[in-house]
Parts: sequence; C-alpha cells; structure tokens
Amino acid sequence: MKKLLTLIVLLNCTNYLIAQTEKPHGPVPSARQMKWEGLDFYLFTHFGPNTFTDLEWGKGTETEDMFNPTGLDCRQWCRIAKAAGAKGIIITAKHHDGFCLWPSQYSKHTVAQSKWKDGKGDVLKELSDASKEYKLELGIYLSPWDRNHPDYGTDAYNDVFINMMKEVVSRYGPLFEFWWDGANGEGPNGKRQVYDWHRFEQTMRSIAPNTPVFSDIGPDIRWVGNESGFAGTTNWNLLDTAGFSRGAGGPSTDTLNSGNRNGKNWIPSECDVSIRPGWFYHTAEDEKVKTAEQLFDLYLKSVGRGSNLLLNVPPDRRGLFNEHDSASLVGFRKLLDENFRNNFAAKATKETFYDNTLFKKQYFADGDDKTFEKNIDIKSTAYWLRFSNGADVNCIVLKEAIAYGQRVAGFRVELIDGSNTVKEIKGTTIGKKRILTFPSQHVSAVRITITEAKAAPLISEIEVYKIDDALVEKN
Ligand code: FUL
Repeated sequence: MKKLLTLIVLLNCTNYLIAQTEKPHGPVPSARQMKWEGLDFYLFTHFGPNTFTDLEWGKGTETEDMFNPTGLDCRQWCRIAKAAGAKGIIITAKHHDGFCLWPSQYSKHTVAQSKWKDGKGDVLKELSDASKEYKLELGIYLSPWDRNHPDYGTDAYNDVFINMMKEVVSRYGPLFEFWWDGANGEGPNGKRQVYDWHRFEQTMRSIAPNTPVFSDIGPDIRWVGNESGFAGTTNWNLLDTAGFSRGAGGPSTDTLNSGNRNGKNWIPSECDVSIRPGWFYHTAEDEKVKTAEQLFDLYLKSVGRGSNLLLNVPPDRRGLFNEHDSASLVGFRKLLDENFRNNFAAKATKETFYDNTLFKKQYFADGDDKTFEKNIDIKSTAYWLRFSNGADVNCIVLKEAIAYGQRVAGFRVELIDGSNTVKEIKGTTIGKKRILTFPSQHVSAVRITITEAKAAPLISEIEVYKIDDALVEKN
C-alpha cells in the first residue's frame, strides 16, 4: 500500500515536472508581452483641448488657454479605475491637435503656455504620481499626426516626435504600454508627414526595452481592427506583418480581428473602445454612457476572446471622471465579482482519460493558471468535470498556457446530464482566456475535448460558472 502511494505521488510529481518544463511551439510572447498579457483590462483616457471645444479631432489652432480644467484630480481617476478593477491607465499625452498635456520643450503648444495653474501644471506628472499611489500601471498615447507643430510635414518633425517620446519616457516612465496612433493627416502647412517608423521603433526599444508598443501592426500589440471592443471568436495571437504598414496600409479588418493562424510574430490584439459614443467628453453624451451590463458584454467579447480590453473613460471639463461613467464602472466591477465568484470546477471531480487509463490530473482545474496539463494524445483525451449533485451552468472559461505558444485550434464542450449529451458547443482558438456563455443548462458533467491543435495542448484552467442569465453573451 505504502509503495503504491509512493508510486502515485511520484507519478504525479513526474507529470507535474514534465508539464512545467515544456518547450515552446512557434512564436511565443516576449517577457514584456507576457507581463502585459496578465493585465486583461485597463483604461484609456482622452483629455485635451477637445474636452473644452466639444470636438473629436481638434484643428490645432485652438488657443492654449482653451485647456482649463476647473478641478483636475488624477487621484479621482485612479480611485475609480481601481474600483473598476482596471490595472492601469493610458492617457492621450498629445492627440492630433498637437496640444501637449506636459510642458514639453519641443513644442510651444502645451500646458506651459496655458493659463491652467499659471502655466505650471503638468497632467502627466499628476497622473504618474497618482497611479503610483494607487498601484496602477501608466501608459502613454502619443499621436504622430500633429495639426499644430510647425515642423510637421518636414524631416525635422520626426526628430520632434522622437524627442517627445524620450521626454515622456524619461520623466514619467516606466510605462506598461506605449500607444502609436496610425492616423496621418495634414499638418498646418498642408503637408502630410512621412513617419520614420523604423527610427521610432528603434528609439522605443533603446529607451524602454520593457515597454510593449501598440500600433495597428505592433511590434508588440496589434489593433483588433474595430473601435467597438470585440475580438474575433477565432483569435490568434500571431500576425504576419511583412508588406504591411501602419495606418491605411495595414492588414484587413478581418485579419486584425482574428490574427494569422500561422503568423510569424507574436502580436496579440487589444480592444480599444469608449464608454461613450465619442473618445472625448461631451455633455450631450452623458445619457449615452454604456451601462454596467453593456461593459460586461464587452468584457466577454474582448477578454473572453483572449484579448485585452482598453476602455476609454474621458474626464469632463472639471478634469474629473463624470458621475455617469463612474457609476457604470463600479457596477461593471460588481457584476464581474458577483458572477465569477463561484467556480463550480473547484468542487467538481476532475478526470482525464488518457490511453484508456484513468489518470487523475487536476492541473486543469486547480485554480492555478501557472500549472497545466500536457495533452499528448488529443484523440483519446477528454477533460471531465463531474458534479455529484448536478449543477445549473451557463458559462465555461478555458485557458491555455500561452507562454509556450498558442496551440489549440479547435475544441468541443459537451454538457452532459445523466447519460445524455444535452448540448455541444464547438469553438476554435482558446489563447490566454476563452469565455463561453450559453443558455442555462442542468448538468451532471461537462466534458471538454480538444479537437485540433498545432502541438500538444497545454490547458492551464477550466472553470465553470452560473452567471446571471441576463448577462449571457448577445450577438
Ligand atoms: C484614432 C483617433 O483618430 C481617435 O481620435 C482616437 O484617438 C482613437 C483611439 O484612435 O485613430
């Protein structure tokens, strides 16, 4: 008996060790991307002259005094971001109108030339201090398109943009993300800029090697192809970028939305979407703020499809997150907490059939994302979760250990009641997280089979929930 027990312990340990020393397959996330992958949900904040002129794209001719928040409080932004469960904030340090929210020495169109705080204010400094206090990550959006800068449209402007990147990184870094907008319109002299992306990229790598950079096509994070906040139900973290450029020369919307199954680079998607119809604050949109339930739906369609959610919350003319927005954000957090509190898998009996042997492994439902099963024979392996007293369920979460590459290309979920399979759900990719919702069903067991994979699948977690029926994903 003792020998048998030792053998079982040894087998389990060996299995654990094999599992945890897996070799990567295909492109894998870099260290800077891996940290970012863990953030899931963070805020975007569009703030600047447009907040005061009611525009979405400022002309660049606005006077600096237009920018004059009456009660700016970045700590209030952070307090609400934290209450919403966001992990960080990305701010529009400079939008297309060219106004800099920090006193840049490379522009004369900044907070320093405004009346706000007698020209001594610095929004980035205030946000960077507040984000440290609230333990939130800070990111910066910097628009290369500049409708104000006198050098825009000439070679000299590429240096201006590089100097600005250096300035914000050195003053307010470390940053968890740097956001390049691909927009490329005309400047004050009627010319378009030929952006020197190659130098921009080299600069970022040398001044902030740990900061992942976003643009339509990466290098680290790709645009998801829409501004409505949803990723493809098939979502590969891989992308081929050869022959494409940022902005108008990017891959098709569908490709950005789903990635490339055999793409050469690890470039995961990010879903940017605003809590309001516009990116900037407009009083007229106060009644159009997305509800907590709508935000939950966006979460299912972004994070629930293996992407990150970048949710824009624009401060109002006071320089505060508006009451309408904060109410939705706090409600959203409550929905997440309440609905994902009770994971039935934790109490279920877990089994994996492999090679006709009942081989009990529990890494796929041990509540630890870092451990995983290595499924070396997908044809004869199924993950079982059995509920001795039955359960009503309508949500299943699957997770893959992406540090070793994205492998799963097809899966099947069977909802079983007694000896009947009452429902079958088929899907394609999993990635770091795949949330499936469906009409509520009474089950005695759930069986998950990987039907197609590029290499031995590494399933780190399977979770089962009963969420509020009203929150089941709408199409
Ligand atoms: C776009 C911009 O033109 C919008 O104003 C907004 O900043 C959005 C996030 O990116 O390219």
